[in-house]
Amino acid sequence: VDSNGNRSLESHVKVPKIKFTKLFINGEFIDSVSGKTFETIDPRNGEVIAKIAEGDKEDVDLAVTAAREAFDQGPWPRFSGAERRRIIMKFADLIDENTEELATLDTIDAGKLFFLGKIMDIPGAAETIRYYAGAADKIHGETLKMSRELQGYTLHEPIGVVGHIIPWNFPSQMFAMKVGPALAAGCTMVVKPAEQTPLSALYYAHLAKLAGIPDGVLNVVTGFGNTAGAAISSHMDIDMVSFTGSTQVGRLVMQAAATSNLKPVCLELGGKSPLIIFDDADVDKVVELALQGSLFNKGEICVAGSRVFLQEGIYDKFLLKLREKVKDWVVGDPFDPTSHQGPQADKKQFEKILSHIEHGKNEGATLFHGGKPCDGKGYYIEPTIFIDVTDDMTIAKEEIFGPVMSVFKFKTVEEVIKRANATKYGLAAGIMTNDINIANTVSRSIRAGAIWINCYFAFDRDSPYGGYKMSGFGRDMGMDALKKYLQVKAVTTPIYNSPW
Ligand code: TXE
Repeated sequence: VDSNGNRSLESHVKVPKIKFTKLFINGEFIDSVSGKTFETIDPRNGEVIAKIAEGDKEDVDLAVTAAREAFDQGPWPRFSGAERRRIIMKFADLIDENTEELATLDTIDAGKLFFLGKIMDIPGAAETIRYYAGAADKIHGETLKMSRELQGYTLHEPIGVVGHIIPWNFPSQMFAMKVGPALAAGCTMVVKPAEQTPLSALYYAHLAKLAGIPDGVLNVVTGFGNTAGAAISSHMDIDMVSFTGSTQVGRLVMQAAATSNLKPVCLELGGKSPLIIFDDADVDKVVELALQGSLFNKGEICVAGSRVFLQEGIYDKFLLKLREKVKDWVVGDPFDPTSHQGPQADKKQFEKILSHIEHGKNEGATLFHGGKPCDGKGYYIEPTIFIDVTDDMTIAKEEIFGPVMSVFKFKTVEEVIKRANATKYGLAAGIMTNDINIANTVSRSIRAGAIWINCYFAFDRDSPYGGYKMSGFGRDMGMDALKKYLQVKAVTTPIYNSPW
């Protein structure tokens, strides 16, 4: 950190000129109806990156009109699956060709590690799009032999105009996991990226056009949640909404859907996932997994393993190793390849996390490591570990969404199952043991959408992803995600005089 509060590499990084700052509607970049803009901020230093068109209800209306026309009259839903597959594959290839620039945009907009952007976020987004491109020509229903007098079949049809409301923690992967299956299904759509991270979504819109996705199929309206976002969830002409974000806003989206046109919603919300470590686990390996589980992407990941349960026999060994390892965890400029953790996405998140850390201190948890913002400019926070955390403390219950681990001690399998499930959330759980029976018993007993045995964050695009309880419902990724963008129609015909 220099005397101006800047971090090591900051002054050397060449940030590209921002090319796309306007709404993308009906194949064109246009200003918002009101002409208003908002600033997108670089969390490394709090400076303005660019002014972005601020979409509101009128802009969402325009985008929905374009998407509706593209659905009702355009070629996209009428193409064969193979035609859609070819175009979506091209889109994925163009993403790969622009990896460096897209990774830069997510780094300056969200504070994400640049090297991970280049090897994971952007290639991962391209691969997700490709996965669904491959499914586009394999969408089919069933034949139904109903009775001697009737036979039928089901048609799987695109659900129509889809609204995607996405958050800021994985701007590229989130875009791909929502847009990819909807495109493959033959839907048209309006995407609202988070106000913190509009840059890459607009770039994807540009690439979609280059790939040959027809005008009106993919529209991007940048803007705020309570204006543009709310206009999507309450729109009378949007057929389905797919939302990822906070549980609080998920509830609003569902209410708006219920009081408008009863559109189905798919909600992927908050989490407070347990990482359960049994006595027989390999300490080196589980310390590494626990650190990643809590600190990866600065803790801004809904499946963070933020509650670490240690069986009493491994407790001391684990903490000893943890103390040693966390010292090597580098917080720094996200462009620096030696950094493990960049700045939190924005000031609001930074302040929310620090307030949770204060709560932890005040409620009597022992601060084992970190616990403060880092020196210098930007929204950097020390990796923070609390021990002696009890189940009733706020840090044990509320999603922090920051680099904060809470450590708990337990004795028996029955006890830890009960305590791990004592949460309103149900996204994921990690189980670290070599005892197959314990692993299987705990897997069946935890009420969460993803269970990782002797691994954590073991994502695969073929694996459905989503929550139990107040973590939401519906699945992203896998073939389950494709289904939510499809309607099932049953077609029946009579058969006369059939002996069968
Ligand atoms: O989320 P919001 P915020 C959690 C995490 C985080 C907290 C708050 O704990 O600290 O939520 O983050 C749009 N109608 N997660 O405030 O507001 C908004 O513009 C329609 C977990 O950023 O839920 C953005 O595009 N849309 C999560 C998106 O919703 C609305 C990822 C998410 O923002 C809206 C992000 C409204 N009334 C936060 N209000 C995860 N599950 O991964 C806002 N939005």
